[in-house]
Amino acid sequence: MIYKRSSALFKEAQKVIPGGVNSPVRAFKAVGGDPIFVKEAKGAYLYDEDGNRLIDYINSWGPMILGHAYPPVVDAVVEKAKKGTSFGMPTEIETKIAELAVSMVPNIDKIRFVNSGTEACMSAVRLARGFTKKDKIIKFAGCYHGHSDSFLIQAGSGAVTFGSPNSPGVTAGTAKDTLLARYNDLENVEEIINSNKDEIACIIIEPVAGNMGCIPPVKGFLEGLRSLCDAHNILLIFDEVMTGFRLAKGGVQELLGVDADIVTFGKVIGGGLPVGAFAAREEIMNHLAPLGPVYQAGTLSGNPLAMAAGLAMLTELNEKSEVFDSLTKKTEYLHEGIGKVLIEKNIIHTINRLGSMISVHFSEKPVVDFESAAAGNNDTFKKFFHGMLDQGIYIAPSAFETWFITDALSYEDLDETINAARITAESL
Ligand code: HOZ
Repeated sequence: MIYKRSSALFKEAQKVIPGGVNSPVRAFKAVGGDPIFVKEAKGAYLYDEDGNRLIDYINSWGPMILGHAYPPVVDAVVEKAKKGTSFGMPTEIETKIAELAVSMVPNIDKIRFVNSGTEACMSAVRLARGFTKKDKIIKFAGCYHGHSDSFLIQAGSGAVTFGSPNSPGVTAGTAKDTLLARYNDLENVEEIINSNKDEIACIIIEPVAGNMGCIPPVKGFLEGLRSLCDAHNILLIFDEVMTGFRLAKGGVQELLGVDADIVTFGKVIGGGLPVGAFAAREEIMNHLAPLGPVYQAGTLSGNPLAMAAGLAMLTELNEKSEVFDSLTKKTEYLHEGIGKVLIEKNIIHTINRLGSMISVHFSEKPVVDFESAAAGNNDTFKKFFHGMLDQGIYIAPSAFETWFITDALSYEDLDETINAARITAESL
């Protein structure tokens, strides 16, 4: 495929935007080559500035679970836009989407909307600190909770893709309050809690990790975290920015039956517009201003266009809950198909999957935490990425990102993808 115009646009962009992109992973630095500039998208396909059609396995990093330009979402946004795009005052639609979200997700009474997953996680931790009156937090190596200071300690996603999981600019003072644990290692978490007695406000975790590839929790891990939190008066925060409204209506809390104290959302909840949210039971949420002392605010929070997109998306998912099964089946089909062709060609690999999140690791050993994710062969990943791209298949341009499956994919699209993997595997 030819990407001439994309490359020219990238050159122009680099003159006025750092690295030519507004979010680092998009720059393709981890895989080499120039990023693709998108012109438009519909259903399962991206159409780029050179006129190529690509089957999309990123789907805006999650939100487009029902496909690009999904008509009910587009219509809702267009209708809302005609009536004004921002007021900085309450609107009825905010209550409507809040009621719907609270009815879909177990164990939450109230929800507050913000503009991104970063904001949601940052605010959730502040709320946990304000509620427990403790300062320290535990996060897991390779988990990514957005780019606010407390989280850029051994962060996954773009941070680790660029080899800077601990970002300059985060002060030692901030870093000292973030304690780092190993994903899927309960003993390690217990040790950290015991050496920081009565100082830990919360444990924040991606209950199915998606920022070091897809890494599901091992059996008993989340349940163990729940017990430790209960025993030590620590709040458990599930960062469901990726998993919320994707793995099940009620996210991981519903799918795996483990309750969190605070849950954060992003991606699907905004239907492709910039929305984040955090939610909890009433006694915790009432600590937020204006009811309580923990401050959090935003001019564009609850923006009417964003709320219209989110409400249309959640309404669809609520009414068509068979979509979650359909997504799982399609992802299983892809898993089996790609797995089979890599085995046929003797390519060492591991495929991780849960529901509609999946990642291919060129690694011999099971990928269960950051260390094992980082042990994968990045050269093989790069070749795989470009081999797929050459055949019109767009997967995440980093081995540390999960793929997000959309229900707009047909089985013909999946077969085309598996066939592209077969051809690619020949030259790995
Ligand atoms: N941090 C996002 C993936 N985990 C990437 C966001 C983007 O580049 O759009």
